[in-house]
Amino acid sequence: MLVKTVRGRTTSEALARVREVLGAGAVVLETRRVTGGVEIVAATERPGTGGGASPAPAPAARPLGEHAARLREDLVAFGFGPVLAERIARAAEANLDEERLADPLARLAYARRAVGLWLAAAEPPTSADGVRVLAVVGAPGVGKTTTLAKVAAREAIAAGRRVVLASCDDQRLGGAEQVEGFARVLGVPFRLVRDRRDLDRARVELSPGTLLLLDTPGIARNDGEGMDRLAGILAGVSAEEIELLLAADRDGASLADTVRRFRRLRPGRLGATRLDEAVRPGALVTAAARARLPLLHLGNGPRVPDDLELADPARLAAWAVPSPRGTRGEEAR
Ligand SMILES: Nc1nc2c(ncn2[C@@H]2O[C@H](COP(=O)(O)OP(=O)(O)OP(=O)(O)O)[C@@H](O)[C@H]2O)c(=O)[nH]1
Ligand SMILES: [Mg+2]
Repeated sequence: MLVKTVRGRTTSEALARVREVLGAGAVVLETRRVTGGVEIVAATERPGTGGGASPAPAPAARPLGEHAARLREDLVAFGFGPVLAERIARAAEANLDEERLADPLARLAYARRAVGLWLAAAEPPTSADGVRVLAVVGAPGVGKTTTLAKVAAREAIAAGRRVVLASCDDQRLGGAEQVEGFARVLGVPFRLVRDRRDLDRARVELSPGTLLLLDTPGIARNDGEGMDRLAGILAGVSAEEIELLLAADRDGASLADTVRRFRRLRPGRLGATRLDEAVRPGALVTAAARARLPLLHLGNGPRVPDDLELADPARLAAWAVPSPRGTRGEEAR
């Protein structure tokens, strides 16, 4: 067995290096915070089997034992993609002793920790000296406007920050008016952004420290023209300022399709809505792990501003890998 210690600025960066160095079949033995990032101790039985950026299929391997196979089935039932479920089950088999692998609570606790390691949280956009933009993009009806209203309320009222609500949803009747209405209720300024120049102008005109929250129209699957227009408006916006929202109640194939389509806009952040409606939460976690984007906002209900939280990988993992009813989901020792 080959054991290596690898560092990265974030957990996902360190995990990516683990896969580069040890290949797709590597298992994580330990993760610790160190100055400047995260350190991961990982091992593999077969050095140099080749890596894969996303949870790619492991090379053909012996069948899983009974208990690990049960864990894989449980994860698939929670909505996890079969490839990720298989990887987690294999890691559990490699790392847990027989007694803990046979204990459903202990193996689920292991899976929860492994899932948490696949996810990374993004810094909220609050520390910039200049004007910071947060543009929220996504499919129609995913909850973009609601999420921005929640963020605006939290930042303006709770954090006392200068916030401007903006919209480039001006092609659809009532699109921008909805945001304008939220701005009025919250007592924050509103701006209409018709093109890239409007956005550049806003950066110059607004005072430093302002958070410009930009609502965008939902882009349907066949709306290439809408995607082109939005790509043009966001051309001068950095990836960290673009958050792609996914609806947690969609199936894995739809989420993967959304991530693929919206790559065009270069989102550097992922957010999710409708966690309260998700029946198979593993689908969202699988999409997030494959997208390899840090998570920012999570919406767990329609109420503005209450139903919003900043993503926390461990909490998200606990939500996606629930404990059986009547247990407390204690961690495996
Ligand atoms: N249950 C639940 N409903 C939500 C959540 N977020 C938003 N909604 C509801 O989803 C519906 C659509 O929300 P919008 O914010 O208008 O969605 P949008 O993405 O801006 O829609 P378009 O601009 O038409 O693309 C509304 O009824 C919201 O109240 C959530 O986290 N959970
Ligand atoms: Mg909207």
